[in-house]
Amino acid sequence: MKALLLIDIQNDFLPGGALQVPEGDRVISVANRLMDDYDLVVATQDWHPVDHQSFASQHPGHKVGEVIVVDGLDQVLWPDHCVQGTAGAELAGQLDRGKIDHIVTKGTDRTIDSYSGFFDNGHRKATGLGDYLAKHGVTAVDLVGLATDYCVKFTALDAVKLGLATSVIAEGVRGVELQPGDCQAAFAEMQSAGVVIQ
Ligand code: VGL
Ligand code: ZN
Repeated sequence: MKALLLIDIQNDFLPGGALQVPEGDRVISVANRLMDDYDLVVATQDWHPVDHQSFASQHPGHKVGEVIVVDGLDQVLWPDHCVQGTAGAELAGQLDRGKIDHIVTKGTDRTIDSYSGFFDNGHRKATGLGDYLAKHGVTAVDLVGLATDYCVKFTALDAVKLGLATSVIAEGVRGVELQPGDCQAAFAEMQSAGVVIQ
């Protein structure tokens, strides 16, 4: 069984959103076109409490883009984004949401971020995505969504570690690129870990 994973295709990551990814909206038509080709379509949804510790607003004196230590882990500070229950946290309106079989939320614990759809950044807790895929006999996953250099990368790396045959569909992903070259580096890192860039 093969699943299409839609990573964080949410309003806040689209142009005009709180944490906009350049050309982030371009992944939507790719996702919509691909959905029919898979046994299962699973979406991840970044779903933060209002006081999530990845938000620069929670750390007076620190700015967006800075890296600080939170609960023993390096944390990039982001603008407030994907706050539970807000419009920005909703999956993109133009996404064929009726074709999504299952949604996994992540980043729900205020003290730890979760770039991967499988585990938090400390690999302390699982989200349930791995169990869900195993229960449905999924052995291969293809990824599209946002952002190449954060949630797509860490989800793909965890998928490989879990033994899934993992591809990232290059035309269906876009990155934040806090630093120029971050996306290229992310593709290289995924590839050397065994992810097929397709
Ligand atoms: C993401 C930064 C913070 C992502 C989520 O979806 O790539 N990036 N939260
Ligand atoms: Zn987030």
